[in-house]
Amino acid sequence: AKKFEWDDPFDLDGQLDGEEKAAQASARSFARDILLPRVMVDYRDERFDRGLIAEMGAVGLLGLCLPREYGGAGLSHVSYGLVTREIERVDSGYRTALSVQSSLVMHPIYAYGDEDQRRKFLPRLASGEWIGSFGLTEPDSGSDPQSMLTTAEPIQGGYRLHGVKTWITNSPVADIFIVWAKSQAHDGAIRGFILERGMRGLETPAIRNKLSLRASITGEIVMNGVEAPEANLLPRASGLKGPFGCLNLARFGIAWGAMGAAEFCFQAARRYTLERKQFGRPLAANQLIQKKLADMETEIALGLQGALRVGRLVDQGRAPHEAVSLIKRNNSGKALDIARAARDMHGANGISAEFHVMRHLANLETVNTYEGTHDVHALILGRAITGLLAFC
Ligand code: TGC
Ligand code: FAD
Repeated sequence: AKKFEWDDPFDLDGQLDGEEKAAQASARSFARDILLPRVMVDYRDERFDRGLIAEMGAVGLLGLCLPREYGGAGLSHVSYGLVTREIERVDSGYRTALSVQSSLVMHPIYAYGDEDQRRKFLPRLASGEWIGSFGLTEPDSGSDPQSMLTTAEPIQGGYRLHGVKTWITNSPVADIFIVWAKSQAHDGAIRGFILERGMRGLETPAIRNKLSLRASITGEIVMNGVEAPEANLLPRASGLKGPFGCLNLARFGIAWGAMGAAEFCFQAARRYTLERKQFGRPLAANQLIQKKLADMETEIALGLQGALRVGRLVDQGRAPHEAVSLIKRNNSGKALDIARAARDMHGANGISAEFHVMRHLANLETVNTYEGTHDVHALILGRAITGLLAFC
């Protein structure tokens, strides 16, 4: 039998192909060399440097699964998941920036856009020259996006948009905005529009004083009669299926990313409890501590294996969206539990920025909430299990 590896109990590495291992290795070095040295300051100062997106683009981390002709790398969704895991091992905020750019901005332009839109926007998003954001949530419409108030009214040659999107990742620094609105020209159906920085009536104030995800920038998209030409309507998406198709990919990436944060916390707790002595021996020699470590290792191994299985289904075009809900919900919830336990096992040091676990814990509160809250995914699964709708 193969020797048991405490940090890879199910031999995840052995289930990856060469291309996937190369993507993982490249993201791992980027995270270690570029992100880790700056994370404490970015988080403390609530600072997002837009140059980071260009750095991600330069090493090919953006739009990984899209064809090369549009600036992508033509890699598998499993590779994308492995990349999000490595980036979130450092900080969920950096992974959020990458997820939004790849899954919520580049994907809809590729999947729902026409050829002109693909050629105009995708290469510059892939290189990180342009930053994108995705506006679905509104002040009175979070878990229930069907209730959105943003409208697009038809005008000569295009549309005029009114409304407010809030809690939008990257919006204050973004160059383009995928905004979802009820289109009066399409019987009130939800349609996607590409808005561009500089359009009259468009403002993007930042939301400050977040106590979670501080290395990511978040804001509003305020549309006061923004005029978008017909060429900026995404022609191939109508209804909530449009935004949800993007969310499926981002949720899948989050399932992997959350496990990266959990692995960091688990490994930090192991290291700390092996080194720290109380009552004359390492903390790790206590049964209670070992049980906590065993629980962490188990949940991470199962969570990664589940994410890999869903990834293989996504790559074969066979993943039902409920399977993505299951793994997003499980892995973000379990990562939050693991970060909390790791924080506790560090004692007082656990609340210090130097040890990183409290930052992960605070970030994972957001991860558990955005892209569908833990409970909303339970209701999605509950509907699939019972056939009964419990949202309302
Ligand atoms: P419902 O009736 O269930 O569905 C309406 C239409 O959409 C289809 N559909 C899906 N299609 C593809 N993928 C999915 N996951 C889909 N879920 C539903 C469905 O088949 C139907 O199609 P059709 O042809 O019949 O019209 O709609 P509902 O209004 O009952 O939905 C309820 C619920 C709870 C499932 C849904 O609204 C939901 O998922 N709410 C959560 C909202 C959310 O996730 N927001 C995320 C905002 S973006 C974000 O957070 C980015 S964070 C940054 C980062 O990613 O890192
Ligand atoms: P609500 O929907 O008001 O939910 C509040 C609570 O009620 C939750 O616990 C929820 O589970 C519960 N609840 C809701 N409905 C039910 C029900 N029927 N039954 C039982 N319980 C229920 N959105 C974007 O569009 N783009 C982005 O880029 C983006 N980035 C984000 C970045 C950050 C840092 C954060 C925090 C959020 C971001 N979001 C973004 C918004 C995010 O998707 C929403 O916060 C999320 O969907 C939940 O909506 P809400 O905050 O309005 O909570």
